[in-house]
Amino acid sequence: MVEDWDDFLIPYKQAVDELKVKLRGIRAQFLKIDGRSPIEFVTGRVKPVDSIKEKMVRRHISEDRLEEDMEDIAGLRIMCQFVEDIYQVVDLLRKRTDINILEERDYVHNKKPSGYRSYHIIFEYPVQMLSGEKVILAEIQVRTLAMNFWATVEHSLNYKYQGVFPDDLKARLQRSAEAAFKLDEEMSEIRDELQETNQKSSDGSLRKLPDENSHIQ
Ligand code: 0O2
Ligand code: 0O2
Repeated sequence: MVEDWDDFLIPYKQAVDELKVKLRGIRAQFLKIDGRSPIEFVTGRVKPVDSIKEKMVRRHISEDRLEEDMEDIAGLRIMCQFVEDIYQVVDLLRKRTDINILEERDYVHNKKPSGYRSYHIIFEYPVQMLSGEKVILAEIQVRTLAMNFWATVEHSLNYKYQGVFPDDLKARLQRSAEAAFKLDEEMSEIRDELQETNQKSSDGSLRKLPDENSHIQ
């Protein structure tokens, strides 16, 4: 039984704070070395007690199984510019020795029925407490800015209307998720073509970018 929620959540809060610093540190290093980072920004939160209780009911989790069965009490989100960045970030996370990955869920290529896309990583993370080391479960969601935009708006609509959408609105939300994914694909293509153009340009085979306004006198 959880006697005091504030006490129970202390290691989770510490984990979120530490991981935000570490993940933002990756971004800073990339920017210094490459001038560009696969991580655009990082957010993190400890699940509010009301949401924990709601999820316990929804997922039939008892209070004494909370530590083992609720994976996202400590939650981090990494936002990326491009879909390819998601996989680069996931590779980086796999190599880290401070987290022990238990499960990966690729909802980027296997979208959820709602249309939701993200890459979820569930892992163990050791927190140094006064009483010694405590290993907690935590979750990182890695997604593009477009996926984040959709999930944020859909989440707040769901919250407001308690998920009871008429079928036609559900379908429109699914279509809007697809539109967001198309936007991601388009952005990746534009970036690839720009890189190709720059490559040709530096090879000397193309000296000047085509100017679409060149016909204007
Ligand atoms: P910057 O670059 O100066 O903005 P904290 O731990 O206090 O830094 P906190 O309270 O955890 O932040 O807030 P949260 O909501 O978890 O994360 C906030 C960080 O994410 C801030 O960056 C925000 O600027 C950034 N952020 C949130 N939403 C967006 C967004 O839509 N676009 C961009 N680019 N950034 C966003 P920092 O670290 O404070 O630094
Ligand atoms: P929060 O903190 O309010 O976001 P379940 O929790 O039962 O839905 P499961 O199997 O525990 O599912 O985990 P899953 O589906 O891998 O990840 C759950 C989390 O992913 C959710 O957390 C959301 O953050 C996010 N998510 C999953 N599906 C959707 C969706 O359709 N729309 C949006 N906006 N987010 C989604 P919580 O518990 O809802 O908490």
